[in-house]
Amino acid sequence: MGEDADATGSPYGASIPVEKAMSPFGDVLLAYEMNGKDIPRDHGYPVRAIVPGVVGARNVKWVNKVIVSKDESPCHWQRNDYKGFNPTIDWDTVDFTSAPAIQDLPVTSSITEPVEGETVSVDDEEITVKGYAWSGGGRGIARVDVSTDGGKTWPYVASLSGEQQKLNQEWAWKLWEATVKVPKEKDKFEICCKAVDTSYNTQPDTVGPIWNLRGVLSNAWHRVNVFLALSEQDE
Ligand SMILES: Nc1nc2c(c(=O)[nH]1)N[C@H]1C(S)=C(S)[C@@H](COP(=O)(O)O)O[C@H]1N2
Ligand SMILES: [Mo]
Repeated sequence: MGEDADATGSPYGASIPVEKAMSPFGDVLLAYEMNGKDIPRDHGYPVRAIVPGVVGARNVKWVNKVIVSKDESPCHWQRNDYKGFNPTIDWDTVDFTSAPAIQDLPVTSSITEPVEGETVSVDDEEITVKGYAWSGGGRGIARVDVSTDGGKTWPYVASLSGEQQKLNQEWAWKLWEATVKVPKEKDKFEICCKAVDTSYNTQPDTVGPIWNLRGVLSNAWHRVNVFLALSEQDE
């Protein structure tokens, strides 16, 4: 439990399974320092829970109490938010007791370079595409695939970098990079990425089939539109 109040005026609280809390492989912390200094106020001074691999909402800040219980925290954000539902469920039909609280997050990835709407020159044969990928529950990133035709074909497998992490305790982002040929058939093209985690979970192509009223667990392929600019001589 935290020192602050939730959306209903009750103290902020969250639950994680006791197996995660106690596991020597779970790396759960009650942290009082960040990078060797007191945790900044906004990040939970003086004590916060760090629950790696698990949704941010369970990483309680300003902790004042830890309760071992058979029941989940009654906190709004544990019981009545941060849950996924069928895409047709709306605020009139939602039953929050029908779905489990989100803990481990699904695999996701993002393109950080180029950015949406960027222009590359037709004179460039190749460009470098960069991004990050991550999966919940300590699962690692096995692969990141990159497409330059909106996901019809996936001719590029990105190279992964970042710190070597322990098997099934991969809490940090993996950075990735791929050199791709600039497609010149049209005046623009769409770059997509999708990650595969070490359990071979991957991402859906679009958000439609996984849409939910809270917009959580939204891990569809990231798409970036890039424009081709004519070369100097052609202008
Ligand atoms: N006490 C308390 N802890 C909290 C929250 C909160 O509102 N109160 N928000 C949670 C959510 S939803 C997230 S995403 C993370 C954000 O942590 P950060 O501010 O360090 O990035 O804190 C979590 N812990
Ligand atoms: Mo959050």
